[in-house]
Amino acid sequence: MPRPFKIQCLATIALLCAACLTACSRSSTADSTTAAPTGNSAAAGSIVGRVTLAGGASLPQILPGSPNLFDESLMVHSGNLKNVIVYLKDAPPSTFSKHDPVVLDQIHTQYVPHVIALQTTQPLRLKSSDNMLHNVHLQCSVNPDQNYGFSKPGTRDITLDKPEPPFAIKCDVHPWMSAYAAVFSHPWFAVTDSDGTFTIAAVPPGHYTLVAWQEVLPPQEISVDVTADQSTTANFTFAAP
Ligand SMILES: [Cu+2]
Repeated sequence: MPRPFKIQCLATIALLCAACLTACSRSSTADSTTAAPTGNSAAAGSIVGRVTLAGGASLPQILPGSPNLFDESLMVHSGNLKNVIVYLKDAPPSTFSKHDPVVLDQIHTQYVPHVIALQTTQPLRLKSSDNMLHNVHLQCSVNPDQNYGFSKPGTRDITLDKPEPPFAIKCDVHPWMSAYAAVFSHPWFAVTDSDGTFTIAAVPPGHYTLVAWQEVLPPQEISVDVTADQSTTANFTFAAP
């Protein structure tokens, strides 16, 4: 076989492999993420924004009794607030549902992430990465109050059938361990990243009240108008405690 032809063949095979890998990767991503919106979602819009803290905050303190772990109740990075749950109040009937598991891990005697939000249709995947005794005590007031022990690394999927405002999750073995979770009947919620940003996708057009919940600060509400196929910006600013 002449050398140029051989190189061409190899290049063609490489391209075919790359195309196959890309297709497989897309398929896997689609399987593991939120179900595709249906119904009138083609005309839906989105809400994007950032949550900030005015006035600055003191540096996080070491949690008493912990192995030098920082208090995560007010996580500020360059004025941006992490771990704020932003959601639609009085949401319309759901046009789609989320089904991907939401993971709450236990790593080095800390819940990771510190704040989670899920829809009633999503499994809550309790996990421990620690080779020690923990328990995950969900201090629910709407769903049943429940407690799951872990003596070694592992996972356990549970469901929370009823929507519930943010509630605390604690470990009775390690008193400094805490997390918060909220459960929604609808898919229009998000938790802010470390840069304070959030995105709520596939929202039916309409006028809404948007709520921002933070662990130690009073909640805030603002009005938003969502337009078909448009991204609406909604920013929140909390006052420093
Ligand atoms: Cu623990």
